[in-house]
Parts: sequence; structure tokens; C-alpha cells
Amino acid sequence: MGKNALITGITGQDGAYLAEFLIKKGYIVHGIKRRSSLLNTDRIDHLYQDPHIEKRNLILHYGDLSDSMNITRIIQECRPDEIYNLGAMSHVKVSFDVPEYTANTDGIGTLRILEAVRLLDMKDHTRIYQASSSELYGLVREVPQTENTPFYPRSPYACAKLYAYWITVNYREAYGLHASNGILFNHESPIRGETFVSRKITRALSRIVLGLQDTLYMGNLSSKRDWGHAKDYIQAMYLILQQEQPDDYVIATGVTTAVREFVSKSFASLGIELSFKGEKEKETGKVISINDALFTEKAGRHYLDKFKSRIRTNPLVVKVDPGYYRPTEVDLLLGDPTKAREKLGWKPEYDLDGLINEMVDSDLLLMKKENYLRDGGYNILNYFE
Ligand code: NAP
Ligand code: G4F
Repeated sequence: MGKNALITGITGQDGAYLAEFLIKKGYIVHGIKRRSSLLNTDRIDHLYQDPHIEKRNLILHYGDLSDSMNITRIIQECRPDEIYNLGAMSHVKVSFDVPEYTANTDGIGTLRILEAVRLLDMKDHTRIYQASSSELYGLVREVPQTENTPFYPRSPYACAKLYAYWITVNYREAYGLHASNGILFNHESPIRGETFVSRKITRALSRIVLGLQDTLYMGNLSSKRDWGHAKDYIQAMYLILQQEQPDDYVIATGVTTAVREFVSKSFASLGIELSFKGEKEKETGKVISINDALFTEKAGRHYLDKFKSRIRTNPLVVKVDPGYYRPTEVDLLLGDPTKAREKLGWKPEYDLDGLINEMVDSDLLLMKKENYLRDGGYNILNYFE
């Protein structure tokens, strides 16, 4: 018989990819979704099955990580072989605005899962994956970061995740739970949340090229991240839970890139060359050349002349808005995934260019849809942060 998995955060980026991956492996996947006033299952709608179908392989439960009884009841009802705790208030900048909520969901939420498995006497039945984060390294103590690098969190989000990390280790050591941390570095995809920097860039680029937006306003362009593709990273989560012994693993590509470079690479993927000038909030990114053939191949000839005429009057397509700065920043993340490669046999398939290409292609397609609607007389809204 197939295994049962429970995914918290199934409606998020990683939850959606992981659910699809596990269903393909023959799992019955249970997911916790939050009640919201608008439907929030866009990322998993393609996996959705009518509740009247017998033998469904995707079953959704209403719930929230801030509700112990709800979490305990769901675990009791679905008796999962594996729990992937991906649910979290996952935006670092927003965590400065909602620190208590973040601590409750991202920190104590993890305790609620561990304690439920312990109280229900399921510790020999259920393996637990905790979504830990490279944000734990914060003001980094060494480069690159390994499983042994000391933590120095720099946000309420990272402080909450620090608690979650250690309570997972503690339940493993104190009660013998099969509970593991994946210390995942940044991972992105076409379904990444729109307010994380990668997706903000690829969406804005697409809108600028199609004439739906003039400027991309950015925060700190100099911070560096080790970016991978979410499709690679969810496989690492799965592998971690297939190990006989629970343990903690860094999951990263081993390559770090500045945010500015991510912007340049994204524009370059459509044949647009940018040059950056100025410092801090005075920094701007200007279009200095266009590769007509590449632009036409990717975006379509239809948009080329209009784009050229717009940038003749406004070539400064990237500007800085200090409103996006964080009170304390994480300047440099670079992971060393040696342990994961050697013990799990995990290796990412995507490199940064492949990731960016996929994200830009996907956002261009989405924004073309917006453009058709606008041309058809519909009111198009932008969703700025
Ligand atoms: P995401 O897209 O923001 O998804 C977060 C998920 O958590 C969503 O399904 C969200 O539900 C759910 N959630 C939020 N608050 C909740 C609550 N109180 N109770 C139950 N569920 C709640 O995040 P992601 O990128 O997939 O990341 C997955 C996990 O990995 C998170 O824990 C994140 O902190 C961690 N992580 C991510 C990265 C990365 O680069 N992506 C790196 C390291 C660690 P709604 O859809 O209703 O909002
Ligand atoms: O894309 P970000 O918001 O991701 P951040 O803060 O690194 O956190 C993400 O990765 C963590 C793993 O390391 C996860 F744990 C966490 O849940 C989340 O998925 O920002 C990346 C960098 C930061 O240095 C930020 O200051 O980009 C910089 N940045 C510059 N301008 C911006 C912007 N970030 C955002 N979101 N928006 C901007 O306009």
C-alpha cells in the first residue's frame, strides 16, 4: 500500500511541487489549507479531486499552525507516515511587521507538530521534515555555510525558525522522533510568491517589456543569495525522510549571486543589456542595448518597436526605493551542499540561468494574457507591494 504524507503549507510554492511529486510516487497526500475569504488553492488546483471521488490521492483539511487542537486532530485522523512542515509566514521583511504572529506560526507551530506526534504515540510511525532556512546563518560566521556553521539570525522570521530548528533537534534527541531539518537556501520557480525578489523581478521585467509598467523599484541590490530551483529542492526534502537515521542537511547550489546580477541576467534573457550607475538609493539601471533577434524570439516582434520607443524617453527601468530595505539585512548566503550530495545523493539539475529563463518565459506568458485583456478593454490592475 502507498504511503500517507501530510504537508503543511501545501498551498505554497514548495507544498505544491512536493504534493505533485509525492502523488506521482503513489502517496496519498493530505494537505492543510487555511480558510481565507478568497480561494487560495491556485497552485494545487491541477491536483484537486472532487471530494465525492472514491480513493482520492489528494485530501485537503482546513487548519492553521497556530491551532494545536486542529493540528493534533488532523494528524490523528490521517496518521501520516511522513509530515512535511512547510507552513510558515515565510516573508523576511514582513516578519518585522508581524513578529509575534511569525513566532507563533513558524516557531511554536513546529512544536505543535512534534508534540502531537509524541502525544499520539506515533513517533515510531511518523517521520517529520522541518523546513529550516539559510536565514538562520544571518550575519554569517563563515563562508560557505555548512551544517556546522553557527547561526546568527537577523529577523523575527529567522529567530522563529531558529526555535523551530532546535526544537526539532531536541525532540529527536529527547524522545527519539525521526525528525530532520532541511536547511534550504533560497529556491525559486515560476510559482514563487510575487513579493519575493526573484519573482518581483521577472514579473516586472515582463510588464516593462509589454508596456504594462515603466519602472522596477528595488531594495538592497547588493545582497547575495545562493539561488536554486524549488523543483530540485523538494526532492531533497523527500530524500531526507527516506534516510534510516534522522539528520540535518544544507541544501544549496554552492553558487552565490548578487540581486543586481539577478536583475541583469533576467533582462539579458530577453536580449536587454542593462548598466547600473550610482550608489545606494541613487543607483539606477539603464537600458544600454537591445539584441533585436533575441528580444523578438522571446517576446515577439510586435513588442520590439514600442519598447524601443518607450526606452528612448525612459531608459532608467530600475530604481531603488529604500522602503524595501530591511532593518537588519542578510548580506551574503552561500551554502556548501557536500553532505547532501554524499549522504543523500542529491544534486541540483537547474543552474541560475535555467531558473531565470523558466521564470521569465512563464511571466511573459502570464503578462501577455494581461495585455490581451487590456487590449480587449478590461481594467488591468498592478499588484505592487
Ligand atoms: P510560501 O510559498 O510562502 O508558502 C507558505 C505556506 O504556508 C502557504 O501554504 C501558506 O498558506 C502557509 N501558511 C502560512 N501561515 C500559515 C499558518 N498560520 N498555518 C498554516 N499554514 C500557513 O513558502 P515556500 O517558499 O513554499 O516555503 C516553504 C517553507 O520553506 C516555509 O516554511 C519557508 O519558510 C521555508 N523556506 C523557504 C525557502 C525558499 O527559498 N522558498 C528557503 C528556506 C526555507 P497560504 O497559501 O494560505 O498563505
Ligand atoms: O527574495 P527575498 O525576499 O528572500 P529572503 O529574504 O532571502 O528570504 C527567502 O529565502 C529564505 C532562505 O534564505 C527563506 F527562508 C525565506 O522564507 C524566503 O523564502 O530577498 C532576497 C534578497 C534580500 O537581501 C532582500 O533585501 O533580495 C533583497 N531585495 C532587494 N530588493 C528584495 C528587494 N527583496 C524583496 N522581497 N523585494 C525587493 O524589492
